[in-house]
Amino acid sequence: MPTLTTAGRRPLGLYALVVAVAAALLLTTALANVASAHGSVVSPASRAYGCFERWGDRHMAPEMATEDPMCYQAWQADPQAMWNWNGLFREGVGGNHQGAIPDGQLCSAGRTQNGRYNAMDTIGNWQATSINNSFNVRLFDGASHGADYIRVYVTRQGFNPITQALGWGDLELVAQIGNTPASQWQSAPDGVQIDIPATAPGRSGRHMVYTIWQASHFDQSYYFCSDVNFGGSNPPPTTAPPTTPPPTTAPPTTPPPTTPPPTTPPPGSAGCTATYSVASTWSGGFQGDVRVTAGSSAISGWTVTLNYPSGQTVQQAWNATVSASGSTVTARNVSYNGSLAAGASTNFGFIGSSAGGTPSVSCTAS
Ligand SMILES: [Cu+2]
Repeated sequence: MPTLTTAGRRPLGLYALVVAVAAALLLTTALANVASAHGSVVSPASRAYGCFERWGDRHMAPEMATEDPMCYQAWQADPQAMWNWNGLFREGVGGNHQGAIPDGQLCSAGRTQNGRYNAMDTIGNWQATSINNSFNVRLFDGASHGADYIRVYVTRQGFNPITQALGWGDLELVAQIGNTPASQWQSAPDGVQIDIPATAPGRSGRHMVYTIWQASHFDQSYYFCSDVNFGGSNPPPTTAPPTTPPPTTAPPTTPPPTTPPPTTPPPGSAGCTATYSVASTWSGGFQGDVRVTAGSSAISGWTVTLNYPSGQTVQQAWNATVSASGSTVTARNVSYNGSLAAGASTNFGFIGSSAGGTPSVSCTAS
């Protein structure tokens, strides 16, 4: 069985790491239940979706730092924001969006999802989509939630998104639609989509489009910052359908179980524990996330072993060096996350495809 390796910031050579089948049905903890697909504004692309779309297949490419520095800082801050580009929402806001989201945090929806999207608030020169003063906002809905309403705002002329934090007072409502069940949206690959026509007269140059999508299944509201350039020369990318998350090679099968919480087997004599969860799933793939926590004393390195009950293909990993042998996936720390103080934690993640089942997890420290 070949051993493939990938490391934290190097371009991973670890495509298609086939973890063979096998038995081992140890454990069976449950996984954090994360809803699968939700949605995003895909044109003009929201920040998370744009960074996913441009860099998802090469998110460790060093040139991102210079070619697309705002995406680079976002990937560095939390790659899950991009893998979960469709999950930027809050719940239970009750329509009081301004009450729930402070100025300066509009692009992270008030640092929602435990801060996963905080880097979306970073002020700077995000790549912008060139649009005309009349334009469409395309919202992709991977879960067919439909909408109670969708509101589209554009920043006032004079606002500079490259140097200023976005506040509610900077926004002007330019379009709105009401209750629109998913059955009235257009079908699209892996979901439905809707175009909201908007007109923002008097705008030129850099601006932001801010979209609020109040989904219909319950009180779940989404917030998207899209960077735009009015009057820019390149045509807006309006036709590209939303892509499904990261590249997968295996045929879609049933998604991995998304049930309850993970457990941690006893760390044996070594001083660390590992907790496995599924951060998101989509047709044919999933993102696994493992949290490594040092025990009562500091450690200088760790190795996590995952034993899958059925065939898995691991395609990409980050923040760990991953190898596979049979049904066993072994992940070792990379240079910058091996040393953990007592009780401290670090995370690594990977993209897997096909069905899985829950692996047993163990951690040894060095
Ligand atoms: Cu949803």
